Amino acid sequence: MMKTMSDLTLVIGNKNYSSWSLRPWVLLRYFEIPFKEILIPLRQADSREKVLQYSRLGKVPVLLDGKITVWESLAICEYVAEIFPQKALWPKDSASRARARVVSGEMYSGFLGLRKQFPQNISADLSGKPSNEDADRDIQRVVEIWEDCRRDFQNEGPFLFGAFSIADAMYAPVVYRFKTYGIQLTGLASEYKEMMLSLPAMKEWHVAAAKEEFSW
Ligand SMILES: N[C@@H](CCC(=O)N[C@@H](CS)C(=O)NCC(=O)O)C(=O)O
Repeated sequence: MMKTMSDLTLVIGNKNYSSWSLRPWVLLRYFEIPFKEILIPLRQADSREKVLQYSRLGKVPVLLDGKITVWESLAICEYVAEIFPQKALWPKDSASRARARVVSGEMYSGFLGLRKQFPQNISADLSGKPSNEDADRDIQRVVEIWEDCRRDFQNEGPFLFGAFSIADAMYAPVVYRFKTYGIQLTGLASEYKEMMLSLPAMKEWHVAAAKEEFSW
C-alpha cells in the first residue's frame, strides 16, 4: 500500500520527557510527512485513561491511520516506511538496511542502564550527574555504533547510514541525553551529535519541550 497523501495522527507524551514519542515524531517531520499531533501529558491523574482511548497497551506513541492503530515506536516507524516506500526510510541496499535494523533493534531493546541513569529531560541542564557502570557501558556502545557508522558512511551523507533513516530517529533521544547530562564526546560521535541537534525537526521539538509547563 503506497501512499502519496496521508491522514496520520500521532499520539505522543510530554515532549520534554517522552523519548519514545520523539522517535516516530522526528521521523515524520524529517521526511515531511504531514500528521496531526495529539499530546497527552503523562503522569497526570487522567493520563492513563486518555492514552487508553488510543491503545490498549496504555503507552505512547500511538499512530492512527484511519482504521489502523499502531503502537510500539519501532513498529510505527516500520509501518510508515511501508506506506511511504518512495521516501526510503531505511537504507536502500540490503546490507546497510540489515545493519540499520540491527542498531535500531539494539536501541529499541536495550540501553537500560543509560535510560535509567540519564532519563530524557530535554530542557534541563543536569551536567555533572554521576554515571555508573551500566550507563558507562551503554554510552560506550552508543559511541561505538555512531563512530563505526559515521566512518563507514561518511561519503554518503552526515547521518548514521548516510541519508537520514529510522536508525537516526531511534538514536535521537540519546543525542538529547548526552546534551542534558553534559556527556563529553569527541571526533565523529561529537560531530554527529551536533549535526543532529541542528536539524530543524530536532530544534522544533526542543523549543516545544522547553515551553511545556507540565512536569513530573
Ligand atoms: N516500547 C514502547 C515504550 C513506550 C513507553 O514506555 N512510553 C512511555 C512514555 S516515553 C509511556 O507511555 N509511559 C506511560 C506509562 O507507562 O504509563 C515503545 O517503543 O513505544
